[in-house]
Amino acid sequence: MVKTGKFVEPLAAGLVFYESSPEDERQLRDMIQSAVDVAIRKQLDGLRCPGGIRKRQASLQSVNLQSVADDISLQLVDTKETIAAQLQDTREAMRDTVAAVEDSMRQLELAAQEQYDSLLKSVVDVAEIAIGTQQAVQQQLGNLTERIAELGRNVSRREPADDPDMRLALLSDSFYRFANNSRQQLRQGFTVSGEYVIRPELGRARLVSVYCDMATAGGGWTVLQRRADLPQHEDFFRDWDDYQRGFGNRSAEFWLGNELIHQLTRDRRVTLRLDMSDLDGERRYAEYAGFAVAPGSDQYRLTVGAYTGTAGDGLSSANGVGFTTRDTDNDLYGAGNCAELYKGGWWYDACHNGNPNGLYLRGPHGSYADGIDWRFWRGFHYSLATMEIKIRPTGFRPTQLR
Ligand SMILES: [Ca+2]
Repeated sequence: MVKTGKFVEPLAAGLVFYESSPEDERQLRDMIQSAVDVAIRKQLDGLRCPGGIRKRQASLQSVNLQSVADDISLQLVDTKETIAAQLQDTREAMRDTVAAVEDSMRQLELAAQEQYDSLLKSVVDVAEIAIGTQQAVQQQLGNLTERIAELGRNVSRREPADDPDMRLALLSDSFYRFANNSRQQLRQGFTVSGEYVIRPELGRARLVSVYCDMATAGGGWTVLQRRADLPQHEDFFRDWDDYQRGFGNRSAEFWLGNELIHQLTRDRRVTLRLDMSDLDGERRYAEYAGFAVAPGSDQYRLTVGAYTGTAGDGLSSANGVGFTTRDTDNDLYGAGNCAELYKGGWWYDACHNGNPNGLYLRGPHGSYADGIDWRFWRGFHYSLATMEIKIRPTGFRPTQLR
């Protein structure tokens, strides 16, 4: 008994598909829509906070699964045109061979195999990219490979060898569920502060781990720096190379790194926010309507927009100056090195109205301006208990999370 199936068009823009059941059609349409949704959101968010993929401490595997699933969704969109073209070819072949049912069936089988091979290749390609960027993904690749093998076994077990419709239906069902699960996981992760995997550069595959603040003023912040009242403190009195690369622990005290901060502020307009508190627990903030850091070849020079907030403007005086560390003096102070004098690395002018990367002196101190001091709040003899510096896209709305 030879089964020919019939053509259904269009399911999505330009896509033609052999009908196997209304349920399969619906699932394929949903699968493509979810992949397109993900891709569109990526375009909008550029994979910044909160568009990144949440990194769960309890299970590194789930991070990798989300990362790979996410890439597969993108890959599905990328290959949609190819799939549509292949299906179109198959349809034309069918029309040309209406009289020769046997020939048509052979071509259908070939087309189905192409679908299978193409989708399989997508999974393998994406998995390989993920391995290149994050070694831990290798474990997940094992799972994926097993999943593919299982898929193959299901196909061979449940499908008569000469029924390509069944093979396609099984594949579409599997990928639909895969894409849908990853979307739900992404949604669930969006409202929780923590470490996330993001893509710092638009159009580049490289992934990095950052801390996302999803609580402050609607969330969506990528944290660039943190000082905290902890038993042990990170050393912030460091050289150019350390500030360039970044240092510390993302979940404790750290500097994200000037190169990465440059990349994060190069492609789009962002808002800068500094949240700080004193030892009494009083909190203040300073927000700047624009923020950008030039490349290292231009001293990671600071551009900062208009101030609003409750802490006072401790940064505008540094607008336009290069970054200074104890071994690289780009400040505006002719008689010395501000980083050396005030024990940090920062955009010093001559020298500062705020010193977020100064010494952790924890409250009142006799020395002058070398603590985590913020001049227009607690002055130059009081080192703050906490400091957090963060950015998010200008015009960010919390409703984008859902
Ligand atoms: Ca100087």
